Amino acid sequence: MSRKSLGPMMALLGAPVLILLSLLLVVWAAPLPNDKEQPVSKDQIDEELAKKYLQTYYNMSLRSVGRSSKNAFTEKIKQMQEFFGLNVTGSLDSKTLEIMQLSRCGVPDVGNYNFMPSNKKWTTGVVTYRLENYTPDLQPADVEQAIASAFSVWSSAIPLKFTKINSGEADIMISFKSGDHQDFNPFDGPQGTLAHAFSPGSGIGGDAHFDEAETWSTSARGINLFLVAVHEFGHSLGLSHSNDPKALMYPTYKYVDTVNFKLPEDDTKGIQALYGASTGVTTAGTTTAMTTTAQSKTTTKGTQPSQTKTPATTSPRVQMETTKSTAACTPDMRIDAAVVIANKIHFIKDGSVWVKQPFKTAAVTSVQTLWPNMPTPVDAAYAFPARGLVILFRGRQYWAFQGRNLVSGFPKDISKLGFPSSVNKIDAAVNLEDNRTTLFFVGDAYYRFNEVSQTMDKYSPRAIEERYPGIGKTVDAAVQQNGYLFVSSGATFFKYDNREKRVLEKWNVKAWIGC
Ligand code: 0DY
Ligand code: CA
Ligand code: ZN
Ligand code: ZN
Repeated sequence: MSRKSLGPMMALLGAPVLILLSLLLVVWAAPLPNDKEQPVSKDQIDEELAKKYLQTYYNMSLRSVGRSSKNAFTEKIKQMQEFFGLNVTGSLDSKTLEIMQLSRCGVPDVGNYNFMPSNKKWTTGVVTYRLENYTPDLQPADVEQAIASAFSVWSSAIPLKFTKINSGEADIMISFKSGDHQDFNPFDGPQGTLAHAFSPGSGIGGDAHFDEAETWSTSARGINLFLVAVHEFGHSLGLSHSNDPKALMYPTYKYVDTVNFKLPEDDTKGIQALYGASTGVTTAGTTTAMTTTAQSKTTTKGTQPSQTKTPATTSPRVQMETTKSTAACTPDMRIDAAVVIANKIHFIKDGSVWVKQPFKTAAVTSVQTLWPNMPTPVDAAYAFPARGLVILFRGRQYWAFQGRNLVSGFPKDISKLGFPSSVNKIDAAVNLEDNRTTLFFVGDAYYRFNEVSQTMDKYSPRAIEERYPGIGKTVDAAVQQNGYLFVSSGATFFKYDNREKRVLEKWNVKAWIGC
């Protein structure tokens, strides 16, 4: 590992002792004339290491190294943290530095493709796609050409055919969107995230979104739509990011010649590991069927988990333990409780806790790992992020945990909160974002608790239907995030606009969790 920044200090070591001694004498006798000779701090060494790493692996330009580009540096750190599944803080915390050090000392740059964590692939042989809208940056015909060419890159490597449809729901729905576009992964304006895509599956599965804030092009200027589309469709087909800087599935965009474009070896290996190699009859460019038939899809999307497992040679993904809990994530699954901790939604069911992660399968841990000795199943949960407190309910009792520690005096009886003796179980709890009010759902009613006065609102209980029409008769779990209320009722979850008092979106609980 390079220690270049230690240079000036190290040079002294080889010098004759006499010089060293006289230098020490001078240093001791007189104060330092200036701070030039002061030892390099650990922070400086870390920063130096991070910059080298980001330049090598994350395409960080040398310009970003200057003081003025603190933002660019932070952005690159975030990208790297996102890739490795770390907390996306933008700062050089110990975990981040650990991975940077690991990688610099010997991650090989071959055979580094990864599969999407859901391990899904298309199984129908023909996959449909549809362009929902176009970017004003390009002629519609150029957009269609870029997309069709991107598909043909993949279809010439594997026995899969792509067909364009112009109405109805296609397997891969393609669109240009800006900012928050209702899939929990808002775009970020020019640069940064250019696009994203979902792994194979029904509904949003396979879909690809391109950030309209980018300047899309068919050349080396701006962002080349064809190149980004090839990358995104790699995700749509089941590939995740690769550690191979030459791969197209490498996390960062780099312009390469699109005229004589050839799918890099690592990507070819990756996609063929998933679908097998194409059978020779099809040649590049001929497999993309540009059929314009209005063939609307009626069947469910043809996906199945791929048999192949994520290769063991991949990047050191830092994830929560995934072995302890065996709770099943089924299409009709319902949950016991949900709570936001450190900005991440935690879904609780029986002894398991799923932690939602954007573009990754939810990490699984257990209730016991997070909250030792908490009995399960948990009925309801809510949190006070500022105080690091999580409150869990079961039957007529409730527990307060500060981190993993039970707060003294708990568990307590829910009569302390003002619940009548007729209530024997809380279905769901949510602390509204200002932290002053907590909603409790009990059967078809809800209670409002004032956290400041520690009293139950005198109008409680009221019918859920009256104040929250459309979210179902009863509620299993509730959280608030980004100003929206999210509640689950049975196998359905709702995104609810509290101010407008209406349901904005309705999804399957399984899709919400991402498990
Ligand atoms: N989408 O697939 C991505 O990888 C996102 C990031 C993800 C966490 C949602 C993304 O847009 N990353 C940028 C990107 O260009 C990163 C960047 O360099 N600004 N990814 C797509 C891409 C396109 C072409 C990568 C390569 C080539 N290698
Ligand atoms: Ca962007
Ligand atoms: Zn999106
Ligand atoms: Zn990507």
